[in-house]
Amino acid sequence: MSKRLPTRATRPARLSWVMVSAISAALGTMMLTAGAQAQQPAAAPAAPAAAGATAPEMTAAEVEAGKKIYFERCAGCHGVLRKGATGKNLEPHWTRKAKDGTTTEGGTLKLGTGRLEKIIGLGTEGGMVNYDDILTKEEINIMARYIQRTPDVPPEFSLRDMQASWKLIVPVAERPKAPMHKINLKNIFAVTLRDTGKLALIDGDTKQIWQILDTGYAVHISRLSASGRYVYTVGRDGLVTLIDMWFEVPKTVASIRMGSDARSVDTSKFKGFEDKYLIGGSYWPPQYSIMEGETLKPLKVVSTRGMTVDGDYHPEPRVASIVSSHIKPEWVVNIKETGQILLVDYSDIKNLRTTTIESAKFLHDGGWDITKRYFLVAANASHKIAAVDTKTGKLAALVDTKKIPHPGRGANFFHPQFGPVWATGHLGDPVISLISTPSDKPAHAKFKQHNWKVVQELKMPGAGNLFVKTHPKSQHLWADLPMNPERENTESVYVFDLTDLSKAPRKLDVAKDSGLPETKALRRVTHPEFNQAGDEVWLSLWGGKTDRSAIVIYDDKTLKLKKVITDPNMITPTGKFNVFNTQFDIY
Ligand code: DHE
Repeated sequence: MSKRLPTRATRPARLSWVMVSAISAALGTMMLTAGAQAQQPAAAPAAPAAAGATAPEMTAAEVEAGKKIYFERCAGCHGVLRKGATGKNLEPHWTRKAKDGTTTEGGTLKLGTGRLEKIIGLGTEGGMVNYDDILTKEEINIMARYIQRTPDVPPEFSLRDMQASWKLIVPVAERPKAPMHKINLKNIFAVTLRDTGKLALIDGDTKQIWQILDTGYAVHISRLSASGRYVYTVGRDGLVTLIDMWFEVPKTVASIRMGSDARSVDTSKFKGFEDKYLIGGSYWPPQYSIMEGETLKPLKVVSTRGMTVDGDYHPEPRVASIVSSHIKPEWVVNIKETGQILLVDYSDIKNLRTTTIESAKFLHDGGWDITKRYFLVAANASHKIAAVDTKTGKLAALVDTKKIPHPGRGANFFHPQFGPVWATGHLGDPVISLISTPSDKPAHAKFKQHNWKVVQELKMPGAGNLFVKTHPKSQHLWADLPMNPERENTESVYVFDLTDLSKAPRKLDVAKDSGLPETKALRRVTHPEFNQAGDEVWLSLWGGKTDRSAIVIYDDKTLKLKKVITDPNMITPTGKFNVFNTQFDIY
């Protein structure tokens, strides 16, 4: 069995099954996949579900427990229908033992309870984290038996269901006509407090917590309205909240549920459509929804079920990252399992026009190039980056990378030798890849030959990077390593000097610098985010639910510690979204 991966720094809150929350993997239970797809067909064409022996016996109470644990911890990576994506396929045709009780049938590996227990308990080198510190022996045994059963299918979620869940708490007419305070909204940070289902708004100028608001369970990301006035959050339970920052203290003015499991939202940013619409992508049901930007009134739901780039039907193509174009009334909507990138034109949502671009399977996260014409998205388990040209509506390139690229939104800077580049880190390899991106500037014509090639690979001290970040005013590239098993990496951040990329990155021991007492479980340092001025970098020191966590701030020029924000309510901070940088996609 493989070397054990790190124990999770956090524990998910328990949820009711009614939420069916595919709330998946909740936390840190990220299922990595190095090599996973190579070992078996992940989203394989529909397999004979009843192949092999029958599933082991389970009592009704055990089935309920298995269902709940699966949706809380496993579905995010393996999918509700268990067809696999970031995680492996877990359908009965290979989780069950063969009919004769052996472990192979027709040359195919069959797992069975004993082997599944080991995998769940100890993890694998393929990237599955160990659960023996989270689940009891009995729970591991229940899970090993549960995933040999035919998958449970959660209910669909219609426009009518959205309408029924919609709460317009403060109508537009009753909201302020101008900000009721003097706070510099552009430098506010929206900070995910993951396991409490809350969002902290922190004043970047004073470093004071301005307000903590309730959001969805394990809230995932925040995005800004085009005006910079509204913050939108989405939770893993599919709950979207709309926060108005013009009140004296920020207020949730509307909320809506768009399904039982979701990860992404973005607003309409094109001229004439500012703050008009919001789009949200769901994992379950696999669909995206369009809402009114200022009220969240639901307007349209569009299913993403359909064919993969290989021509196979997929019943659960989940919506991964979404981004709003600045040059057209369009959203770029990335469909994970099918590998199709949709350009959704929102200028006429009754007669919705969509361009479907074939790329590669298992699309996940991504960001703009420096010109904001090209969107680069990781097809993570295909080990590729897909680049879409939003001007022509065509695929610009499919670039091979190292194992499991995970860019977050990536990082754009000018490389002294290769011109404009966009950077992505990897979960599965200790490398940051720099990809040359096109530029119209005549002075950059000489770099054209490099476009869409990996021009340099920066060496990291280990695999397990989640986010890279820079800023137009910075000479540094910041890279975290929260999924690396070694404490010295997990609890640090690495900083490259953009003026000399031949140098090894400088390590900053964030956990130590925080001054907080050491904890038994690893604390993950994650998600570097710049302030509005581009001269400070904020990092989350993400401890367990009962540990003291912090936001640790460094001066970007000197790399010296500037401030530690810690508070009993600052529980499990992860993503941080600076208003200005998120509003204008600066990274
Ligand atoms: Fe994320 C972005 C999905 C686990 C923190 N995450 C995204 C996006 C997707 C996604 C699709 C892109 C949204 C967009 O741009 O529109 N994340 C998933 C998962 O499916 C996964 C692997 C497992 C799960 O069940 O959720 C997962 N993500 C995590 C975490 O465990 C992280 C580290 C901590 C947390 O808060 O949950 C985490 N994901 C983030 C962050 C972003 C994100 C901070 C936004 C990055 C940015 O800079 O925009």
